[in-house]
Amino acid sequence: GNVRLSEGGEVLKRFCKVEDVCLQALMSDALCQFVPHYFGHISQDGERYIRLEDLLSGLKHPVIMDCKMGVRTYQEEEIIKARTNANVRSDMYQKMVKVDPAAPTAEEHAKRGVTKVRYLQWRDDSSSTSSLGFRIEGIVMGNGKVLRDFYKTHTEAQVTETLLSFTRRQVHILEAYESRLQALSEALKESTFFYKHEIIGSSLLFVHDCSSKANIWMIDFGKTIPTPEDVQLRHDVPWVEGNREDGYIIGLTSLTSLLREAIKQ
Ligand code: 4IP
Ligand code: MN
Repeated sequence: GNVRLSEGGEVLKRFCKVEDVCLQALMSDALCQFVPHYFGHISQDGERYIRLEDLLSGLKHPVIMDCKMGVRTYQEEEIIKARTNANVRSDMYQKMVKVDPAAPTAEEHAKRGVTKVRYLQWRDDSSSTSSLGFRIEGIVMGNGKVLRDFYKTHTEAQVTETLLSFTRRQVHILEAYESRLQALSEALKESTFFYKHEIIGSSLLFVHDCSSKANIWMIDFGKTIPTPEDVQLRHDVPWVEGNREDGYIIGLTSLTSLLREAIKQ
């Protein structure tokens, strides 16, 4: 979507102030080994871009999976917006009906629209986001085939099955991913960034190729915002409106245990 290749092992991503600030902070954080290297900005044809390390550089026929982390994918502000201004989105209504014609309420059908937060909540509840703390967003297979139909991948068994097909049941790849997640979990404990940010809509990007290289990266910080002063997040407790918790650790824990499950099968 908003990422494009440039030369020299770099990609350009459409500039976003929120993301830019996060990437800068992450370069000197315990998480820096888990984030693509950030090279600052550039302007091209009147557009601003963030310059990032190309995570696919040097890989042969890379196989990629994007897991969106957390128990919700919308900011608390989105709920407040919907309360004060019931602006409805017809594009989101259409995306919803396409997956499940029975999902909208009678009122939403009449308006042919849903609020953004309603759509995002429905996405979270019908996928594994609300229950497991992450969801699979998309997979690119080694032949370039893109799989995006994970809207209803909801149960642990469905996720495990997807992990197995994504890795073609190669145990050494599954094990490499599991140990990388383990290392991430340790780094999160050392990170000052982590406890001071609400991480919404950020993904873990899984990448392997036909050699035994397998890696996981934290990407997409466009909705990752600093907590108010004095507020530290735990990331491992349920979200209730107002506590700002994102459930990042809940997702990481279930993802790790499903990888272990896949290794056993
Ligand atoms: C998308 O829904 C994702 O939730 C986007 O989040 C979100 O962008 C889009 O909102 C929403 O339509 P689907 O993935 O179901 O298509 P992300 O960018 O994290 O993937 P925002 O703007 O919230 O980042 P709109 O308002 O951009 O359409
Ligand atoms: Mn997306």
